[in-house]
Amino acid sequence: MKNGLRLNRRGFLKTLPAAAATQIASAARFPDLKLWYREPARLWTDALPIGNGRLGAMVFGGVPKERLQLNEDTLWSGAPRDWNNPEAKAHLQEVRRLVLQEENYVEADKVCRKMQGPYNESYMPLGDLFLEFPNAERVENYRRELDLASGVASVYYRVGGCEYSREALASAPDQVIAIRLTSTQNAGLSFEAWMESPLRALTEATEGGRLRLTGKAPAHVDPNYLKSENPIIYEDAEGRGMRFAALAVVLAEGGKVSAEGGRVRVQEANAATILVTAATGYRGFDHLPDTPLAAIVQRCEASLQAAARKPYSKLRADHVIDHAKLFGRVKLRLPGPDKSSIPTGERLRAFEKEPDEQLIALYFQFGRYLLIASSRPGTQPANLQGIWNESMRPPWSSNWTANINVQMNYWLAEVCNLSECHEPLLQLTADLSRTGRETARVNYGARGWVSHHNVDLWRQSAPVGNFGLGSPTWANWPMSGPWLCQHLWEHFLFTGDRQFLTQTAYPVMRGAAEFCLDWLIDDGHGRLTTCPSFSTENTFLTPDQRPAQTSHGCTMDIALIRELFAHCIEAARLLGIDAEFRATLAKARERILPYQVGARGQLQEWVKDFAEREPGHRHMSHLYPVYPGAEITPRSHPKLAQAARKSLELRLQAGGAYTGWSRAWAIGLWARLGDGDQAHESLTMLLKKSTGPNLFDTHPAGKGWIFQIDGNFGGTAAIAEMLLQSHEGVIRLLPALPSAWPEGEVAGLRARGGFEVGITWANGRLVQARILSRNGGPCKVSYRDRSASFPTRRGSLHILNAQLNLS
Ligand code: FUC
Repeated sequence: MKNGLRLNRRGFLKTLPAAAATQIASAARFPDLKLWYREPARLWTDALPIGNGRLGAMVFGGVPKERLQLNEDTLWSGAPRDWNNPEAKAHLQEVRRLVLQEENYVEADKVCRKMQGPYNESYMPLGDLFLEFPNAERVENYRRELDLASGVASVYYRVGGCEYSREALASAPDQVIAIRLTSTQNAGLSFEAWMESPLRALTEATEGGRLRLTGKAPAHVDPNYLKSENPIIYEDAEGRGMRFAALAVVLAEGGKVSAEGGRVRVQEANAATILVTAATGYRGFDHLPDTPLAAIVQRCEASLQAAARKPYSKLRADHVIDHAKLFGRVKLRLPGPDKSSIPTGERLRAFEKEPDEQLIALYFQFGRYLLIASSRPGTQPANLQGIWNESMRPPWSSNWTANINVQMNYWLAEVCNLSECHEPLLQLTADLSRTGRETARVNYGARGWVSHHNVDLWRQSAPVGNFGLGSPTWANWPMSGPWLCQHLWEHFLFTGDRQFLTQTAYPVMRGAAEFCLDWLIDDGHGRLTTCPSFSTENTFLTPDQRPAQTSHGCTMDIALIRELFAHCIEAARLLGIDAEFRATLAKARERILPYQVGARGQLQEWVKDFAEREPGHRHMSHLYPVYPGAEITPRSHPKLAQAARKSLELRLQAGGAYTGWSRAWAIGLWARLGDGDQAHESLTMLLKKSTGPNLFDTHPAGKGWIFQIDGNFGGTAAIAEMLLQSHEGVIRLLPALPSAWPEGEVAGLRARGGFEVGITWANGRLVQARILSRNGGPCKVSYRDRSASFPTRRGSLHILNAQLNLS
């Protein structure tokens, strides 16, 4: 017997409750996972997020006035439309001539602008549910919290002799947001409830405790960064714009419920449950969102009635089980005192001065919580703000920005054991392979599919910028397809799901590779290059010191295409298909421009060793092959890895990584370069400089900051990367353990090849690793200079000691 489980001679364990297997070491010692505060949220960015992937709410926890700001993830402006630009094809030849023959990059920038199309549409807020409580002047013992483990946000307080509690959850099984209010005094609960919306909408309250919000979204909303006279355009009843509805029912226990002036009034109840649901007229990215309002309301009505048939306790229990099934898979314990009795905002402020490694553990789990809350199978992927947005013109339209942000949102999905939550991004990629086929054909006369840097609900695949307003370095960047395809392949590597590879991943990857084959051109010296090419968002200085963006063969393009081709070749080989296509890809891959090391010893970002206009730029695209790519590692390409390290140092020395997502990327890069202390230093910076009081990742904006979720997800992924890596065909244990974490334990992380891994360490060294094989393949593990290989069976558990011997 080991740890209470029966093992056979080779350490195999036959029937194992999968998720629990790697957590057998010391489950009881993992700290409490709550964000908590002594005061209600003042700002939207202080509120606490709940979500079921589709419905989201930001819970303010106010007394006397509560606000739940609501979202539904398909509520967007606009409708499908033609964004392709048939003129682009002619300009393409001109850009290539200017770059490759004349080296006139400044002029090439100008021509690129002519290849753009319209801006993408915007993610919309849905509305607010307000609750107002009388006699709430002398509030005592106030506490507001979000319990990551149960997915429940709560408020407790006392007024006089009466204690009040309020909790809110977003249930995936029941597709409602449920709010439960109680008071300890008989008939102690009175409040009014109503809904409002910043969109054009009608709100009503009717008998039976009913609230109803109905409206129609704008036909178009300009991005917030565009100066615009008329940024929000509504059309009339017959015109474009999707209809939407939110319904709520207030179920009071005892007391009296009435409706008046758009509000439901509850008087002297003992307790109450409020159920809220919402739906829109969205019918898929390629259909007009023209579902009639009656049908939308009917859909809401059906979920509301079904949920109302369950007592709250059952609704809650079903939610907690569903949430915990995902959330409970991974545990992390880091050293240091347990400071969970200190409010989270105070802990974050104290973090400026003294270490709080357990706050890092909480931050790690918060990233996992946010993905569960914003991305479930069948929903939209997590956008720039997950699913939470209160603004009609949210930052960057709260879209899917695909030159790093949306990908970073999913860097944690597989390794942090939330593979199901990856599905919406994989689906978005498959959708883009359809819209992007037309863009490839119309804009570039190419086969396959292409997508650029902004994606919306309608799967906008063409360059944005309104035919000239966008900087080419972001608007014209045509490489999001290959980057998104990395996610398809990774999903396969982690899960081993061959059906997914055959039916979804490979056809989409193949289409992206076809585009790249057509996009690659001879550089005039027998090498293949890309043109126009951009190192995303960065600007270089031409030899005569002029800023320019358009060139050819940027390191990032090379990295992405080399990777995509390698993955396609491997996928086709595994599936035993496409021999000829494989050979074509292999031949082209050989001819692609090589990586180069620049004069400063850095991994060169552009095909020429240009100087950057902003040496501390937040994007570090040329480091893609280190992370999230895997082509350059200190073992596979020591010189290039050294050069990548130099690039990272140069960026950071020049003030780089000043956004949360960029900082998160730096952590991941340090982890891949095996430098735990540098990774930890950046992690500390992420919490100090780029984290709000509710642990939301921040992005500088003007003099203040805005919320952007990518840094949360990237931060969580990078922490996992410090503890476990598996991108080199071997499970590497504690590859970047910082000296600040001499002891600790992680359980339930996933490794490529279908393994679930738990690790315990002490005195800065491995104590034990627990590896559960899900697919039964051979396993290779390494720790520092030791390694071990052993066969596994599906469901077998292998316990290794510090010397990597199986026990
Ligand atoms: C890219 C980044 C910005 C921001 C935006 C959403 O344009 O360069 O920093 O993250 O996406």
